[in-house]
Amino acid sequence: MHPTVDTSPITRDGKVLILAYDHGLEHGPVDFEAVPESRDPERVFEIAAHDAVTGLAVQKGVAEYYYPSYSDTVNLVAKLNGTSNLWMGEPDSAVNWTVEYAAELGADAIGFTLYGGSNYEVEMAEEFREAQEAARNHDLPVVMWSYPRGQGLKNDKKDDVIAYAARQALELGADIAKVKYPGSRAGMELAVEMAGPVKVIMSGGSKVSDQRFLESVEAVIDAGGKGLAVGRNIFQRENPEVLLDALERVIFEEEAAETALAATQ
Ligand code: FBP
Repeated sequence: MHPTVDTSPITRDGKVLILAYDHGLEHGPVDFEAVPESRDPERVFEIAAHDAVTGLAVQKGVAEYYYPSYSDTVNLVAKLNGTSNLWMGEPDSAVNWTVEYAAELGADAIGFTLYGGSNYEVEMAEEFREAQEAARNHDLPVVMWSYPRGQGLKNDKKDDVIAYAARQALELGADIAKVKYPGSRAGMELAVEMAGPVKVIMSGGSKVSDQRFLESVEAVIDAGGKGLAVGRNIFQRENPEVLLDALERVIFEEEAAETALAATQ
């Protein structure tokens, strides 16, 4: 790890559970249809106060409006770049706020997407450089949403692609690499190995059953991953706190998915 960067503002016992809530920008209101209460950022800030959650990732506007009322109960991951689903070009992401401004708002960490393999990878890596170095100056841990995608990539969840994504995070100076789940423990082990000291966490993905979700998180932890960043699998549930109770057991107590699920039913 970078000798001067302490990830503890958004970790618990070295583990991570970031609640991601930038979907209103990335996917649009469609993601809130299943559970209409999830449209209201206040509801999600309340969910983020659960003991299992080590940080809440939001875009600038949501942080400006809501974070001041929740700064005692929620750790803020300032998701610096993001693009709407209305954009139809090669994968790219606008930088919507600076590290300086995020620090002013009280951010505990920054989040940044890199689309390796996109025709815009070079520009995105240069923007990441600027954000990463500014984050170092503010002692803010850096979480990279490392998502290879673009014209040349047919399957962005193959083991070697995910391993490359994790390695890119190390090479470019992230502290935490958020990668898509490659579908197996072995795939995750490769990613963890490639990332060296960078903490590798799983990206939640679209909603699946409690059991399936917990089993993938268990595989990530068994593979040496440090947790996850999850959005839809939490806020698209009627009772997200129940799954968070189970996730707390799997991530922080390293319980098996089955046991954790049984204990929380
Ligand atoms: P999910 O757990 O809902 O997949 O959220 C994680 C996340 O990275 C969000 O931060 C982001 O809005 C979304 O996934 C982007 O997903 P994609 O670009 O793959 O559609």
